[in-house]
Amino acid sequence: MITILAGGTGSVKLVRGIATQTRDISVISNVGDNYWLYGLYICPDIDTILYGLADILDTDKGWGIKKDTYGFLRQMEMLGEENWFNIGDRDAAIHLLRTNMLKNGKNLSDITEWMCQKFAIDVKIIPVTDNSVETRIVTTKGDLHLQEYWVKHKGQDKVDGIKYVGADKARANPAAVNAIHDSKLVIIAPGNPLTSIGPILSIKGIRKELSKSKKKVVVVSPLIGNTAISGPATKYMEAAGMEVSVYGLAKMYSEVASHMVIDSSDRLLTRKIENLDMKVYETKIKMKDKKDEEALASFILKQVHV
Ligand code: FO1
Ligand code: CA
Repeated sequence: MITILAGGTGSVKLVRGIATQTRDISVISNVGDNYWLYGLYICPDIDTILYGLADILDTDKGWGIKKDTYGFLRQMEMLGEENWFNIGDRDAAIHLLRTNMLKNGKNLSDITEWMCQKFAIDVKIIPVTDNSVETRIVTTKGDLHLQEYWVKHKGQDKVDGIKYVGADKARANPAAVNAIHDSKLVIIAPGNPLTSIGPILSIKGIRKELSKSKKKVVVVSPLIGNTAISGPATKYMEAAGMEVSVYGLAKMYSEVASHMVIDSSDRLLTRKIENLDMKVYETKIKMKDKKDEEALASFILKQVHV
């Protein structure tokens, strides 16, 4: 089995690539982005992986269902409700069912497993915890939920730090811990290190199991040079006092991983990363289409010897 630690948009491409190579995959999903709106529980990262594997993801945006319509949102607008979070009509059906199942006492793991069955996905998607962990962005104007900071306020305010509220009390999902333990390879997908992977690592039970397993853990860089392939990763890295480079990433991950895949153009940093006791692999890491996804996945499975 292969386990992949994943956020949403940045991670789904690699998850899809790996799924072309093997079906025995567990994806441990971030839950820090989860958000309550209109009484609905929205899990963007779980859904992005779900839609990506079901081949219904809107790949231009990197979230939501392709060709979705927005009648529900327009009606909310008409009723004077907030309209900054673009929930599509088909997407809304998922949130509605999920919320109803939670109300009926099911936990997020069971609901997600049920969703996987409904979408005929044989990859296991495991929420990192069934407890609440909320990624909050600390700005000069106070702290905001990630969705409020990034989507509502369009990432405008200066970031002073990042908090994972609830992480200290959250219980690692036993299925996630077991997946790490039982896998021959654990891949940290090229997600945002602080808002996609960070919340996963902030859960003690997960961090502990990864540290124990670090010989079989490989991290795939979400950066090329000092630029993120997508999203605001570098802004958050700066706020967290990290060096914005694959070396800065390597320092963050060296406690839980001993292999790292970087872009060939970053090869000047290879030696420096190897001094952190990590083995480095250089290749083309940007995934523009399904061919690239498959190529990177196959590179990892063939070249990374753990
Ligand atoms: N991201 C946006 O930038 N704007 C949106 O309106 C938006 C809506 C949305 C609806 C459902 C969903 O599952 C995800 C959605 N996202 C949206 C993406 C999501 O907020 C991401 O988690 C964040 O962008 C951070 O990665
Ligand atoms: Ca996300």
